[in-house]
Amino acid sequence: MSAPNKNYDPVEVTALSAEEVDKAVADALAAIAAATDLDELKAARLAHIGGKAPITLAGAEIKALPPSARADAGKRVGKAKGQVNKALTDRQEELERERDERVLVTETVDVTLPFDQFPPGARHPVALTMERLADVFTGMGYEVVDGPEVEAEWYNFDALNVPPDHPAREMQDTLFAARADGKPGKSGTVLRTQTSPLQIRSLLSRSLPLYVVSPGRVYRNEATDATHLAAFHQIEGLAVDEGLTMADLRGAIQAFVDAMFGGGLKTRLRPDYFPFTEPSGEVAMECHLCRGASAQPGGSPCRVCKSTGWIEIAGCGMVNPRVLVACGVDPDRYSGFAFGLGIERALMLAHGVSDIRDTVEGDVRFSRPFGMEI
Ligand code: FA5
Repeated sequence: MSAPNKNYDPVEVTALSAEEVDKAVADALAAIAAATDLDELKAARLAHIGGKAPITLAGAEIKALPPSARADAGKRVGKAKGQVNKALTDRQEELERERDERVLVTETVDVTLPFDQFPPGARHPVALTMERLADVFTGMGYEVVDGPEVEAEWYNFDALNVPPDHPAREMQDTLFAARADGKPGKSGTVLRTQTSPLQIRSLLSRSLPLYVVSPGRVYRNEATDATHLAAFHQIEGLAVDEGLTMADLRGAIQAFVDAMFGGGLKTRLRPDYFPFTEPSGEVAMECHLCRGASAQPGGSPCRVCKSTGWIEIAGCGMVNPRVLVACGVDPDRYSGFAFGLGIERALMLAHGVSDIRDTVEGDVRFSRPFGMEI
């Protein structure tokens, strides 16, 4: 039996020789340096440090060596692997940096270029306010009704207890439609000056009891300023039932104001005159801009409330029995209340808008903060 080969010299007979290992390292470093992108580097990694790479195969032979030779060979292979791994890591970082720089140049987006996509349209704040107001009343059991903007004088005035020679027709600076035959004289048709004709239309077309609101556009021949427009919006409210009193009117207005504006702004009801309500009142709310400060002695002038401290937002009153009679309703059995509220004025109060003209000038910078509700 032959004795163990104590003289066995691994460096002479295996891939673990210093020359072989140095050559494997040199080949690996050359391939790593030659890699021009991350894919080529991946291929170099596989070829020079993967499972079938010379250095890996050499490492696998260590355990076949006699114990005395293992430490030396192990050190050689470990050092070689360390060199190759370090070169791989450095080149990886270098190539990633180059790639990121390239991406920054080739994929740059010029955000100042004109674009052909536009944001979706948004509802106008006046439309949103009108819907919100109507929602508050539908929450109280009212029904929403609609009517024409080009209206018969009879609905806009006569049936509302405003006879032809009544100064109230002048009060609202009416815009009259021209006659269809082109001849001079009145056509009997107006651009409605108020939403109150809906009182008549509702009373004539619906059964009692009646609780309706009617939002819509109205027109007046008047000069515009910070609180007045020639075309604006109102919401009309009408309740006709047995036993309704002024207390119900006040309650409805209070409930509406609380729901719409939350707490904090005072309201005021003062006697007023409307031919179709008796008694009549004017609802005003504390000025959102100066909150009454301009009305105090020494207060600086307020262009919104003209230093009165209040903005009028609605007219109201108990339905005049003459209106009930004109619509065939028995005033001994039924009574009612009505109110007409300016939408733009409500919008101004709710959102602190100081000039009503902003609502019609069409500048999206005004509309945008109200959101994109569709
Ligand atoms: C009327 O139009 C009555 N029809 C209201 C009414 C209805 C009274 C039912 C009684 C019963 P007045 O002209 O005051 O009333 O207008 C009502 C509201 O519309 C005002 O309170 C105000 O908020 C708004 N308003 C009036 N004129 C303008 C205007 N030029 N620009 C913007 N809002 C206005």
